[in-house]
Amino acid sequence: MALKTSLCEILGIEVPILQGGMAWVATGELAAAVSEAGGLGIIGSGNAPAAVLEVEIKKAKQLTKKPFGVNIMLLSPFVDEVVDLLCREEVRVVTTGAGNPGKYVDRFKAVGTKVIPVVSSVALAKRLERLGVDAMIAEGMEAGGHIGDLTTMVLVPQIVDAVSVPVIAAGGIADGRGAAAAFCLGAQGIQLGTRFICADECTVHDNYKKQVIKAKDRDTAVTGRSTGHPVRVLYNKLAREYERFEKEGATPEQLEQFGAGKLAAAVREGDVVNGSVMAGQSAAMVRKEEPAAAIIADIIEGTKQVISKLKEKFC
Ligand code: TUI
Repeated sequence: MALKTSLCEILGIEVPILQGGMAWVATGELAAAVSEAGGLGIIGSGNAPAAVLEVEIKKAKQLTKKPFGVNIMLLSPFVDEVVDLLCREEVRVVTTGAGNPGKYVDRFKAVGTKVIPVVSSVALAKRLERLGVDAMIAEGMEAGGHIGDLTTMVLVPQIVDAVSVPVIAAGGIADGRGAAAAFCLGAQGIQLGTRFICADECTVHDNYKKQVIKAKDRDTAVTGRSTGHPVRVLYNKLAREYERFEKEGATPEQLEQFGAGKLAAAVREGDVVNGSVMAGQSAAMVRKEEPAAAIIADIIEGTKQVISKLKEKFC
C-alpha cells in the first residue's frame, strides 16, 4: 500500500516526508534531491540576506521541477526582504520557525504559496489556524537547533486535537519506527532534519557529518536557555564554554555575540570543536552517509514494516 496522506495532495508530493529547512545546512542541492525523491525538500534561510537565498532558490529550480519549500527563520534581521523574495519567486511552500509568522500569512496566500509554520504550543497553533495556514509542523524538543519546551510525543497529539489542518510531526524521528509512531499520534506527515545532514547531497563539511554519525545517545546539550532562544547542539568545547559564560551571568547580547558565526564555522570550515554543531537527539540513530533517495526509501519501507507487524500482532 502506498504511504499517501492528505498532505501529499496539498503539497503535490509523493510521500509525506519533509526535510527540515536547516540554517546553512539545507542548501538548494539538498532540497532538490529530497524533492526529486518524492518528498518535500526545504531550503533553510537562517540569517541569510535575500541575495544569498536567491542563489539557492535558483539552484533548486535548475535541479528539480518538483515542488520545494523555503524555511524562514523569523529571528533573522532579513525577514522582510526574504518574504519579498519568496513572493516574487513564487516559491510553492514556505515553512517558518522561531516565532509567529502571522503578519506574513496573507501575502503568501495572495500568491498561492502554502504556509506551514512550526508551532511549539497549542495556543499558537489555534491562532495560526484562524489566519488560514495550510498545515503545521509540531516540533518537539528532541529536535536540533532552536527548540520549544515539549516533547514530540506530547506535543503532536495535542496539536492534532486542537486544529483541523494537517499536522506534521518533527523532532526525534530518524527511521520507520519514529515515522510510524508519528502517524499513530495523528500526524499526516513527518519532518526530519538530522538524518538529512548525512545525505550525500548535503553540502556541509565532512567533519560535521562525521560528528553526527559518531554521536551517542547523550551527546547533545541545550544551550542558551537564558536568552529565551534555547538551541540543541552536539556537545563540544564551544558548548562547554557557552554554558560557563551563561552560568557566569552573561547578558543575552553578550551570548549572542559569542555565538555569532559559530554555525557557519562548523558547517563550512568543519570546525566541530569551536563551531556550533546543531543536531537533534536522533543523531545517535544516524549511522551512515547515503543518498537522500535512500533515506526516503528506508523510512517508507521501515514504516510499512512496523505497521504490518503491528497489524499481525494486534488485529
Ligand atoms: O527554528 C527552528 N530551528 C532553528 S532556527 C535556527 S537559527 C538560530 N540560531 C540561533 C538562535 C536562534 C535560532 C536553528 N534552528 N525550529 C523551529 C522552531 N520554531 N522551534 C521552535 C519554534 C518556535 C518557537 C516559538 C515557533 C514559534 C514560537 O512562537 C513564539 C510566539 O511568538 O508565540
